[in-house]
Amino acid sequence: MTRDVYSLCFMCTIRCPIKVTVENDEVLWIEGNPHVPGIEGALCAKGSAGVALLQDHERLRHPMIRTGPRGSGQWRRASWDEALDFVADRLRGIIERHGAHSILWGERTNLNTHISKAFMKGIGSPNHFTHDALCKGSVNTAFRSLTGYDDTQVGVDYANTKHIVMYGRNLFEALEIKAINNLLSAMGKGAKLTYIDPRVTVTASKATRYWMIRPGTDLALNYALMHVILEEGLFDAEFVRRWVLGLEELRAFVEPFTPARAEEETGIPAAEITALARELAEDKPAVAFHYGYRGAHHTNEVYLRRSIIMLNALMGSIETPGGLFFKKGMKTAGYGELGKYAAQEFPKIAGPRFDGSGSTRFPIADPAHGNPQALAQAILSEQPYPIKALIANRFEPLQSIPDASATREALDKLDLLVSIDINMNEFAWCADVVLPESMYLERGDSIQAVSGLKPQLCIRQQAVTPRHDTKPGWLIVKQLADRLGAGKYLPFETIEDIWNFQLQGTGLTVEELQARGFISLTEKPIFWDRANGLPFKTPSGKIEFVSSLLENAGFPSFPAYARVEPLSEGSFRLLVGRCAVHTHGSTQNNPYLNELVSENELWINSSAAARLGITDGCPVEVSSSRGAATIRAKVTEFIHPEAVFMLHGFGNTVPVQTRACMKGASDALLQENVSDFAGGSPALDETQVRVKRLD
Ligand SMILES: Nc1nc2c(c(=O)[nH]1)N[C@H]1C(S)=C(S)[C@@H](COP(=O)(O)OP(=O)(O)OC[C@H]3O[C@@H](n4cnc5c(=O)[nH]c(N)nc54)[C@H](O)[C@@H]3O)O[C@H]1N2
Ligand SMILES: Nc1nc2c(c(=O)[nH]1)N[C@H]1C(S)=C(S)[C@@H](COP(=O)(O)OP(=O)(O)OC[C@H]3O[C@@H](n4cnc5c(=O)[nH]c(N)nc54)[C@H](O)[C@@H]3O)O[C@H]1N2
Ligand code: SF4
Ligand SMILES: [Mo]
Repeated sequence: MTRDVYSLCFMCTIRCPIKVTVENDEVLWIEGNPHVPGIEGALCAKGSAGVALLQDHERLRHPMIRTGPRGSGQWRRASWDEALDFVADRLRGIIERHGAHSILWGERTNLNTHISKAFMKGIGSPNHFTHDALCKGSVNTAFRSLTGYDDTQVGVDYANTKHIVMYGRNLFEALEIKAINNLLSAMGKGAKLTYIDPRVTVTASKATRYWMIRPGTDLALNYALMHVILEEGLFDAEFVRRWVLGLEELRAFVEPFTPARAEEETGIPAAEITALARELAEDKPAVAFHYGYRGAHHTNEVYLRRSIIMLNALMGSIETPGGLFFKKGMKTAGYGELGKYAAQEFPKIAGPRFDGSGSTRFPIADPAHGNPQALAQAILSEQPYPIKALIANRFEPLQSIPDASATREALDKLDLLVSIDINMNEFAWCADVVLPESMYLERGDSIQAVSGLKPQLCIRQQAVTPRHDTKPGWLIVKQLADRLGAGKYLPFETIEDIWNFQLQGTGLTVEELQARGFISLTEKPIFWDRANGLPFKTPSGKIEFVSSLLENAGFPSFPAYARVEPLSEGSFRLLVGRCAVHTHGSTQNNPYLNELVSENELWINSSAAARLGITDGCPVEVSSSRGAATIRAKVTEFIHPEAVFMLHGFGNTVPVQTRACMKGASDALLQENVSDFAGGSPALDETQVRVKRLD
């Protein structure tokens, strides 16, 4: 007999609701949860490949303790008790000798992050960090500097937009199913999409207007758009009068940024820039400038992201259908909040974070997430103190932090490296202990509160029993906490205990959630009432074009415009990104997905390739100040002549990942570790590289 289990996909971080059909403890079929609006059964290729991950014998299958030198591949199989005792004994020794702050926990934010944060608070370390700064830290800071809310509290109303502008937000490949479905339905009703990218992506191919911008010059484009909007009075005067602080300062600042000047910087004709400003004004306020995740990741990124959000404010397209909205949570919908283990009382932790997040190095970055790009430097310099151990949970520092050689050198100095993962990733391969997590179809996780215009709750439920000797992450953390005397902060034995704790005081039950995998908490979308007041959380209560967050920390609100570092003779700017069938560095070894895209290529413009004697498909060496790699060239007209591009996440060197090993090149090996210190993100597209033909 078959049964349907409603759950959440985890082939990428978007966590689409799914329906899993199971028979005799085997997964027969996975599809999008048909009950969830916007999903309606849809799944992407990665989501479908979940079955291949479940059956994959190359994923981690049991705990392991290293027996040979780091990275030698010499391991012994261990029981869970032995592996957990080993880790706990080492951690205890480190705490006694060096203090708990010398232990770091790095993880990709996930549904159980409130549990791992509680673990770190329970053992007395301030050093829990997430991937967030590597992904969208500068977007986070830009939003906080303007509205007092962070980026996770803001969304785009794709379904009702009349015109959306995206700056390297390659939505149709770096995908989110619900957003794509909603945008396609809006486009079916006539909505326009303007897409700006030095590279012709799938999103570009679907756009109404596409501009091949010179890399790193989007800020000049936006200042020119603002110039036209202000000069021609195209903005929403009432919204701006009521809600914006600093219009006159902006007006004075953008006055010299004419479209003609932007044309020189960006290569986009001045007349087209003016035309876009006018077109958007006609459709306002149902227009959206997408603030992006990544894209132009340069050292001035926070100012680019601010300029995008400011354009929305000028158009009045904030908290209105078709524009940006602030996400509403359970409380707004009339329910209590989900319980979080990290929100308990813990003994006070003295001393700074290891990464200078929210203080010395990154004064206004969000310390709730930290700044992982500081890892190598903090370890090697022993400042502000020596670090001794790193536990990486669903996090791959050697692929996701620029300058992998420096990270590798630094990690080797630590006394203890622990990987909690489902795959033998680069970090796990050089770790001391590997603790394998059950994959998402084999486990339940903490309940997810999905805030938005229509807040929901979603649940990941176990569909089948674990195929191997693995455990859910929440149980691994709990059993480590028990061994270190911090178990009292995690008083649960089963996933049901966690769910019941989370739902206490909400008025909702686990059974309601389990029935269809989600609960919608409102019928209608909730917008704040623009007439009666928008509750911005800045000191002025307004959208701060002149920002107290920036200026109090010594950063100007409107710094003089400077070009990104000019290219040195014969160099290209290295741009990186994603494709539709892989998730960062974690799916390259999946049997199905590997078959679809097995290695990355270096996109290079035809004219540049001809100059260098490079032909399509030939091997090239690409080199930067940090390293060199071999990769095949993809010669194309579809990229700006000053740029080259490669997919992120390839160049795996772990022999037991046989399908992915030695395929393509790793961007992290080539990238320089430079940051936008105001915003908090590493500037992933700043690095210059040289390219030469190899054969
Ligand atoms: N399939 C898939 N989907 C995903 C993910 C995944 O791994 N796989 N990951 C998810 C995550 S965590 C994230 S952060 C998002 C990322 O979502 P996006 O930021 O939309 O995705 P990227 O692929 O990083 O695309 C970056 C684009 O920016 C362009 N770019 C580079 N420099 C410039 C510039 O100077 N100006 C402009 N305008 N563009 C520039 C690049 O050419 C590239 O096409 O995707 C999410 N969705
Ligand atoms: N060089 C470079 N660096 C980047 C980027 C880039 O484009 N280039 N992109 C940045 C962005 S946008 C992001 S979001 C980050 C992503 O950085 P990461 O979060 O480090 O990357 P992922 O590959 O998504 O996942 C990391 C690990 O999670 C494991 N994993 C997957 N599912 C599970 C699970 O259920 N449980 C456990 N325990 N582990 C699991 C995978 O096997 C993988 O080893 O990288 C950032 N850093
Ligand atoms: S976008 Fe695809 S891989 Fe990501 S959660 Fe949704 S179905 Fe899964
Ligand atoms: Mo990301």
